Amino acid sequence: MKLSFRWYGRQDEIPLAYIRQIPKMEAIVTAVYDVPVGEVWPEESIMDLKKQVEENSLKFEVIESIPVHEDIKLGKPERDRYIENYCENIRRVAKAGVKCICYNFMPVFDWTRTQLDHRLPDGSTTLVYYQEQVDQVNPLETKSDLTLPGWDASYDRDELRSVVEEYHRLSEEDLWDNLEYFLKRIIPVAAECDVNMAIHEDDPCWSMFGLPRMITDEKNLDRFLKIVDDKHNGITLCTGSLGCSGYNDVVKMATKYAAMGRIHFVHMRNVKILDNGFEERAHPSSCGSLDMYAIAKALYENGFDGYIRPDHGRMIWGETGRAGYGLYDRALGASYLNGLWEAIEKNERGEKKE
Ligand code: DNO
Repeated sequence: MKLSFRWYGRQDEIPLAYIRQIPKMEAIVTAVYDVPVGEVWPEESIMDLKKQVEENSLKFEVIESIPVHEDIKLGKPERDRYIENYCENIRRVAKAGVKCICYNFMPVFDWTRTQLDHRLPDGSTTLVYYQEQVDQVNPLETKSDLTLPGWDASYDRDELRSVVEEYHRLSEEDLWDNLEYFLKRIIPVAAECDVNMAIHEDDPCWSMFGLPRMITDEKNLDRFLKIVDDKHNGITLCTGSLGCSGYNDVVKMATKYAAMGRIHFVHMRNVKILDNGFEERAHPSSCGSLDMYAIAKALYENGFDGYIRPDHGRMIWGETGRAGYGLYDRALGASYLNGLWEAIEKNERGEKKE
């Protein structure tokens, strides 16, 4: 595994100099954040990120995300221009040394939670998803002032309403067709540049606000990988996104897709599944519903050698900042991953000797 850490560029309050002090930290996961979705990233911005990362002895090899314009997902006539821009972005970051690009194909809303600072019994705060709170939200209602994290803040309420309405006219099969159209054009470019595309699962992995969602379970991941059967068309295995629903067997998925060589990036996060949703928890297995050891072991045993990052952390030790993306708990997560990995590796080597 290549240990990595998400960093939001110059606007991130966490200095790269701190991130490099996390033991075994290798690579930074970042993006150009000041260009509107769908447009081409200036080469100077890409090179500026690379320079900052490398000056701190870290590698600039993973982008999360190059966002996909809604016109592509909706299959609108303008999509060809946006796909061409997307291909150009792949070429540009590849030229700067990037090896892996994470993205998602979720209609309108990226990841969704209902509260960002839910207090756990130990006094830390975390992100949670409670269904009854989601049920009270109608993103189409002008009166509703609720916005959820991860939502594209560039839409005003009316624009949001009109995009959501366009999706309501689209079936899940239409969305699959639009994904296929996109993949068939971008994967050959990624292959040419030898960059691994790694789609992120829908988070949470079920339909929201009546909108179609596709990248949610094993059946659909199988279907996704077959659309373009090339290793450059791969996935980000996000344990928390898949694992917040009891019907996904994350260990089985880690085993299967790592063995196929199609997992290029892993987001390691533990969640506690509840009757009415889930809570994000600290990384160790006993803190949530996922067996993090079994997932890491499945990855190791099946030859995973891609990038891995501790996903969201709680806010601990009085830290404030971007929900899910503080330094302290993610650093603890990274250390936990290092420990798991060392134990698995040594155990495995020992077993081989016998
Ligand atoms: C949440 C993240 C997602 C992810 C995108 C990838 O914290 O995991 O926002 O970056 O879905 O495109």
